[in-house]
Amino acid sequence: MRARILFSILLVPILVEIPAGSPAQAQERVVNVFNWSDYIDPKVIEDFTKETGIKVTYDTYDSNEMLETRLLAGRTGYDIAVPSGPFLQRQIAAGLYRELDKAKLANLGNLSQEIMARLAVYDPGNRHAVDYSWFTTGIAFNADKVAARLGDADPATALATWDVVLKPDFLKKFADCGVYVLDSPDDMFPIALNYLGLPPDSKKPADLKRAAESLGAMRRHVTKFHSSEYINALANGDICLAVGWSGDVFQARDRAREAGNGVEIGFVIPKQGTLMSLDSLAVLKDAPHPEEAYAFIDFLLRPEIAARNTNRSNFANAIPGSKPYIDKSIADNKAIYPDAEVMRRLFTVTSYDQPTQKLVTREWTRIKTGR
Ligand code: N2P
Repeated sequence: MRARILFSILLVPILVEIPAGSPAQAQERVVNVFNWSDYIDPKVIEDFTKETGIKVTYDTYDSNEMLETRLLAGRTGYDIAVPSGPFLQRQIAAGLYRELDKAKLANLGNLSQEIMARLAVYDPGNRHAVDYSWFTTGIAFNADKVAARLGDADPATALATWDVVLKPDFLKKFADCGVYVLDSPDDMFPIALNYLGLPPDSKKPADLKRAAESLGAMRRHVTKFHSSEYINALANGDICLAVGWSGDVFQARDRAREAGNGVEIGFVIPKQGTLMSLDSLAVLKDAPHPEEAYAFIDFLLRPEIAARNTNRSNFANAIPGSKPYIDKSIADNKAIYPDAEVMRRLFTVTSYDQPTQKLVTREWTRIKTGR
């Protein structure tokens, strides 16, 4: 009797077939990442998997609204998301992110205290997120095409003003050769408010309506409102002007150079100043693979890895130790790593509450469609 019991105990694990989806099959380690498009060196993802055995599922978006809609729908299966500051702030309030277990992030000390202090405006005590990058919103241009429309003026000087976009007569000069504008009210409202001499972080309906009026005037001359297609449109020489994010514009410049198509692309931070944004890595509360998420984030916080992502994306990172590994042309580029004088002209904003967000969303639709 005894022997038979022992026999069956021993046999059970051998004879039982393992059904699909059982814990035994789930041994494969995975992390599901939801990040902005054109934001990482794809080789970094490969190397992470090589080193850790953890597979990465990597999905992308190009607006905070898209990210938020997905997250609020629930059960995304994502482990990591990368919201911009104001969205991080209200998504924390909505309970979407877990408090980071800092003991699992050995490389936390690599982060710039100054950048993390800026991020703390959205996440007091830096409890939920670590910075991934920081950047500005500015004006990108095709040097030859704008020069042909500006007469003798030097493009980088003539275009260093938000008049380009917000004075319809100015913008009109470029309408025939293509103008793209970020489909991002979160960028465009603060920029318009600041341009009008109002606080860029104003939540007052009257201020926001004035900003909307000013923004509405550009529609006739804008070819497309989109937040990622401008990279290729600039690189291919299809458009003249774009309101875009610094790193993306320099990616367009790199793509044009690689293609050897003679397209020269410039980027300016207008004299009135502009929005500075911070995007951060946060782990979702319902993350199915939190351990793997920490491993991935910690990998990104290594100086050499952060540098590789910056070298590819042209977005500044928050790891000062990455500087020696960053291409000199990027590290010295004041539009990517602004100096103190430019820094003084940059502003940041906080999140809108629900009713204000509704107003901004409605006005933005009107700006884009005229309805
Ligand atoms: C990357 C864009 C990231 C900046 N293509 C916008 N958060």
